[in-house]
Amino acid sequence: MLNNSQVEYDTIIPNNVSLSSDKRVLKALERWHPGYIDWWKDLGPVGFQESLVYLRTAINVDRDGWATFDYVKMPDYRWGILLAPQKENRLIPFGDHKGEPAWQEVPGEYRAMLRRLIVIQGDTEPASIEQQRFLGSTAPSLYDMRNLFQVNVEEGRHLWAMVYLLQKYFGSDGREEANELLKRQSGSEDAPRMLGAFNESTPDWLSFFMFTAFTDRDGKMQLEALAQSGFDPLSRTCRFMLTEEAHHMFVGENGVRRVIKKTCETMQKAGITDPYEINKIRELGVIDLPTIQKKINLHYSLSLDLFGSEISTNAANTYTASVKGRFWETKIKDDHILKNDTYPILEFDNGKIIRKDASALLSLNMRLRDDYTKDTSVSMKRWNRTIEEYQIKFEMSLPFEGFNRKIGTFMNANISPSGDVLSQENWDVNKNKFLPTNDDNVFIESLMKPETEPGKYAGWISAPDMGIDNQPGDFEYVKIHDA
Ligand code: BYC
Repeated sequence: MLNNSQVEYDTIIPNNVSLSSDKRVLKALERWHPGYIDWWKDLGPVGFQESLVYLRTAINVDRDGWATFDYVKMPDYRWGILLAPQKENRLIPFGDHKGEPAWQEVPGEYRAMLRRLIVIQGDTEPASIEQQRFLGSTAPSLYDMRNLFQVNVEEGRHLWAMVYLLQKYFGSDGREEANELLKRQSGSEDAPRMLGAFNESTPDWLSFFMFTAFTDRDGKMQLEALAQSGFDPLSRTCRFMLTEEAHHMFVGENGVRRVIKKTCETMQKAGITDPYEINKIRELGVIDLPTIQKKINLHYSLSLDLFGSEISTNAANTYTASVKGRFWETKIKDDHILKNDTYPILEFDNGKIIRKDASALLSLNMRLRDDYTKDTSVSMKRWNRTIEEYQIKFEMSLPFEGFNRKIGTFMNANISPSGDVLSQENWDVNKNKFLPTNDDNVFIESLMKPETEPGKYAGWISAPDMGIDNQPGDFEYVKIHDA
């Protein structure tokens, strides 16, 4: 019996799930593999497929030494199936099955529910790669290019992780769903990706950093909730995915911080103290702080939509079924059943924002979203600290939860970032102050000139404080032509 922290590297798919002795699943995955590689080549990163990229590859699921760094051509990346080690005698921590041993097989009654969640999770992974596919050619440095590709290959691995669960536990339906995951396409009219934010484009690097700061953090919250699942293979899969996800959020948060830093530094050098002198600041080739705030407004509101409606019977059902829990479920001190509990929510009713207590079970999406907002505010603090260091009077903030929403109670409301209900007319007049305009986007895109000399950075972003894997400042993270 294989110790489940040991990884098999002899099969074409590295794994710690004993694939070599599970011929049925191994064959199914080997059959899926060429389609995946075709998809990667057609809809994955444009160009650079022959370049040597200094990538992290997961080789182990132990806490220490789980990854190695080396130069790899992206199509040769070892996309493996890695589950966190099985916890002995793990008990289900919530819902109707609380206290029962975690399931090693899918319970028949929850099959459709589990399949749906796994498919939605799986769908977001290739979607994000598709959204980011054109960014390589405008990377502001080799360091950033490498980080983009690292995020991409790991999202690819996360797709593999979901496909494994589908192939192993959901028979022919699972096989079909696995094939469909390669057919839908971000932004497509006929077969779009399943969730809203994953059909938006990521046309520039500030959008990429915002996406990884805000949308990858939704990923973290959803994975944390699925990691509580009574279905143990899903729990173990998500737990290991979270190890990789941390770096993606680092790329986003630190990316935005570096953009802010460069703007502040440039303003200071030029003696500009008013952050609203937008034209003057843009003439210096950096992105003004009010425009960065508009990007925050956009990406935060798009990411809030990913949590579903505030009141959701789907969420109540998956919790009661012990299939999807709360953020850090086991650390919460309550009965983990929630049938008699309430949770405070906001509702948009008759043009007014009303606070009320709703059933805790029905408002689980809202609760996860609140946890997300708390988590996100740590990034906001760090960004504001950078602005403070330059003594510029400007504070970034998260917009009100009802601003710019397409899902849930606020979907038809016009609400400002500060939470005021606006008439349609007032919204139309002010919209360009809240959200990036076409001119803003054109300006940002005009800055997207590649910088490919090791150790150099485009003029609108500062260098990171530290290299990846402790490499020196002038390290060649991508050998573009040397392969
Ligand atoms: N767009 O009861 P409701 C990540 C649908 S990101 C379109 O309000 P529910 C990553 C919903 O499907 C994390 N449709 O919501 C990040 C339902 O349709 P059906 C991805 C939406 O079900 C960066 C109907 O509206 N993982 O990993 O409680 C890079 C009513 O739904 C949307 C997950 O999301 C939307 N935004 O919650 C790479 C975890 N919202 O079924 C990766 C799995 C709702 O009635 N998914 N709808 O036709 C879930 O837990 C839940 O399905 C959701 C929705 C949180 C998405």
